[in-house]
Formats: sequence, C-alpha cells, structure tokens
Amino acid sequence: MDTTKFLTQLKKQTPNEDEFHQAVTEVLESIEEVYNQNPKFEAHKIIERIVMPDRIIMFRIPWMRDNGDIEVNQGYRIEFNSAIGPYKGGLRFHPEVSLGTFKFLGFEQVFKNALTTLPMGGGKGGSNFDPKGKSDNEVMRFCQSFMTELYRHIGPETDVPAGDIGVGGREIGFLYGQYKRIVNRFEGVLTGKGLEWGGSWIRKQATGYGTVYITQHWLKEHGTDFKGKTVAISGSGNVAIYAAEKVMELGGKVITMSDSTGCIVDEEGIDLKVIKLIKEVERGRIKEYLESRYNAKYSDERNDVWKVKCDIALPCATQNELDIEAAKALVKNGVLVVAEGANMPVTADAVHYLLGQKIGMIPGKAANAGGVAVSGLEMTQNSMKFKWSPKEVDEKLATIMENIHEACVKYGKRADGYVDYVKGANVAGFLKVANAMIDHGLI
Ligand code: NDP
Ligand code: 2IT
Repeated sequence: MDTTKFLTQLKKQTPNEDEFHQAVTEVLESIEEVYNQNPKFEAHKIIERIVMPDRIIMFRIPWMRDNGDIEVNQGYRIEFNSAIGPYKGGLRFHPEVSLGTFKFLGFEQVFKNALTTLPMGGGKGGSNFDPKGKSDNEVMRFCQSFMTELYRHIGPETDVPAGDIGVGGREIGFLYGQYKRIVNRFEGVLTGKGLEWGGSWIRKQATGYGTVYITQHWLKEHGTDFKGKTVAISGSGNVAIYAAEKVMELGGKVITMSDSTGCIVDEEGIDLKVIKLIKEVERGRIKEYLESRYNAKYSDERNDVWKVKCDIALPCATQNELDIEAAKALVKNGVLVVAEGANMPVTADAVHYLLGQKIGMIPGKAANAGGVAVSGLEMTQNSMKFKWSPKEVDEKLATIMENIHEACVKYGKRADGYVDYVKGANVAGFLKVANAMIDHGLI
C-alpha cells in the first residue's frame, strides 16, 4: 500500500474533512506493516472499502422556539460499517460539527467497537443544534423533530444510537419517547436510557470509569498505581466527571477540570460534588466552582489544564484539544501517561511527540471504549429482557478494559519493550473488521 498516494487521493475525493483525514491517517500509519504482510487485504481492496461509509444520511430538522420562531438544523447519521454487528455509536449535538466531524467519529467507532469484543458495527450522528441556552421544551421539540426523520433508518438490529457531546439522559429520553410513539414498540433502539425504562446500570459512568481502568493497567505494567498520583482532566461533562470519580476512588488527586469557556485548578483536589451540582443539575459554567471553593483558581484559557504539574493526563472534552505545546509542557512536568477519554483529543503531532518520548499514550478507541462497551451490554440486557446488577456490569466493564489493554500490548509491543498503544489498538481493531469484511464477500 502506498499510504501517501492513498491519502492524497482521499483528500481530493473528500475535501474539507480534515478531522476525518486525521483519523484515517493515524489508522493507515499503524496498520501499514500488517497490511503489507497480508496480500489478501490489498486483493480485497479493504482500505478503499473501509474508509468509505456504508451510507450517509443527512436530513432537515425544523423545530419551534418557545417564542414561536422557527429554527432549522442539519441532521446526520453516518452508518459506517456493519461487518461485525449493527451500526452503533453516539449522537452529538454541538454547533461546530460538520460532515467531516461525524465521519471521523464514525470511522473511529468502527475500530473501537471491534476492540470491545462485542458484536457492534460503527456509526455516528447528530446535529449542529446547540442545546446550551435552550429550554427543556425547546430541546424536547428539537429531539422529536430529529427522531421523526431518524426513526426510519434505525432499529435494535440495524443501528443503535446513544449519547455523546450535548446528548445525555435528558436528550435520550426525548428521542426514545418519540421513537416509541412512532413505531409503537418498546425496544432497545437507543442506549444510555433511564434506569427505569431499559437503561443499564453503570452506563452513565462507563466511559470515565473505563478510561481509568485501562490507565490502571498501564500503571500496573509500570509497577505503580493511582495512589497519590496527581491527575489533570479536561472537560466537565459525562466522561470527565466519572473519570474524576474513579481516579479519586483509587486514591488519585484530580487538580484541574475545564469546559469550553475556561478551566479551574484546585491544588487541594477537585470537589466533585460541586462540579456535579454545577454541571449535572444547574447546567452552569465551570467558573461557578470558585463560588464554593475560594482557594481554587480560574483561567479563561481552557487549555491551561495541560500546564499544571501532573503524573497523568486524561483529556475528556473534545477533539484536538491537546496540541504539541501542551504535550511538551506535560512532558516537561513529568507526565507518565496520557489516556484519551475523549475522541481524538490529542493532535497528530502531539501523539507522535508523546510516542517519541516513550510516554504512555492510550488512544481514544481503546481508552474510551468502556462507554460503548456498556452500551453493548445494555443491548444484551434489552434483548434478554433482564437487568444485571451494578456490580455485574462494572465487573464486565473491567474485564473488557483489561482485554482491550491486552490487545494493545499484543499488537503494539516494540522490540525495545515500549508499547505503542496507538498501533496496538488500530491493528487489533482493523484485523477483526477486515477479516469479517473478507468473510462476507464483495459487498
Ligand atoms: P458532554 O457534553 O457531557 O461534555 C463535554 C465536555 O467537553 C464539556 O465540559 C464541554 O464544555 C467540553 N467541550 C465540548 N466541546 C468543546 C469544545 N469544542 N471546546 C472545548 N470544550 C468542549 O460530552 P461527553 O463527556 O459525553 O463527551 C466528551 C468526549 O468524550 C467527546 O469527545 C466524546 O466524543 C467522547 N466520548 C463520549 C462517550 C460517552 O459515553 N459519552 C463515549 C466515548 C467517548 P461546554 O459544556 O462548555 O461545552
Ligand atoms: O464515542 C463513543 O463511543 C460514544 N459516544 C458512545 C457510543 C455508544 O453507542 O454508547
């Protein structure tokens, strides 16, 4: 495979999709060796096929503001690859998304879902709708309009969406209600559902917990653990909050968190009760933390989270939030490991730099796979019409994260003993999906 030539061609065919190109480049660089060792991949044109979604659905979402004004947003669902199971992946509501954003997220999801060992293909979707500043009723009307189009494309055995940025329990509730109303069936078409109506225990916590579980394995391999470690976390949403919770449970100290407007540093250790109140209940801004914790500091530069001295960095906000400058600052301050709670939060040059410095670098498709893994377990429970206990789900999540860690080590270990988790995750995910595609013939 001539990677450079292939990428040049891809960029020509899919202009203005930088994030997608970034995600594809990383995978191609990682798998080049294994691809060239197995001529069957080239013979079956696996690369050409795997970078092209099965289908892209784009639709109009008209909805009405409380004051009667009409708004129109763009909706997307990328059904990327179903070689190993129904399309599965979250919905993102954020004003800055584009087709390229959803293609990058859908592409990543294909390999991530393969790593979980559960039968899930990859998909992603959402809208440029911004839930911030909207009333509950406006969010409900938007979700109902979104689902009125999306319902015809999804189903428990076809495509199972979930949450992502801007889509949490409230949105999943409104989306589910509208789906059920249209199809007149109570079925597991979405994950992240409420605990009283088909949701799984631990789904809310799963991504953050999983990120910490896999980091725990990295630390163990290096003869240490979370006890007494200082941790920098970006974001203060679903992933960040539950990553922080698990770090604290394991004896680590989280000293910084952020949102899109700024970051806080609390050297005494973040008080998570305050963060949960501001973010989960009041839907407020991170700056409000200072009203309860007078010794904390605030900066309106959100990426200042990477300037603190820490042992472990968990970027849990959004893509490309940790750049080369931030990576250099972290290394200078003695960071041991960076684990991506978010999808692709570390820029490509920063990833290369961290790998070059032999810092632990656990990529999102491994580190944040716990969320979709428990979504897979939610699907299983829905099919069985049964519910496991929180302990059972948490144990299964821990085992899945341990297996993902093992897969990364298996395929990422270099001759000098350093484990390139980026390569390991990409190769392990790719082999599973590529082999399934070959088994299915030319489709
Ligand atoms: P939330 O919406 O709950 O939280 C997102 C957090 O990131 C908020 O603090 C938000 O700040 C911040 N953020 C969002 N967009 C930006 C931006 N453009 N610049 C700076 N900060 C931003 O989302 P999640 O916690 O669910 O998702 C966080 C990341 O984790 C995403 O990359 C997502 O794809 C990934 N992920 C999520 C999973 C899940 O189960 N939820 C599973 C696997 C990965 P503000 O409130 O100011 O916007
Ligand atoms: O990026 C992700 O893995 C998610 N947003 C979760 C997807 C899911 O289907 O639970």
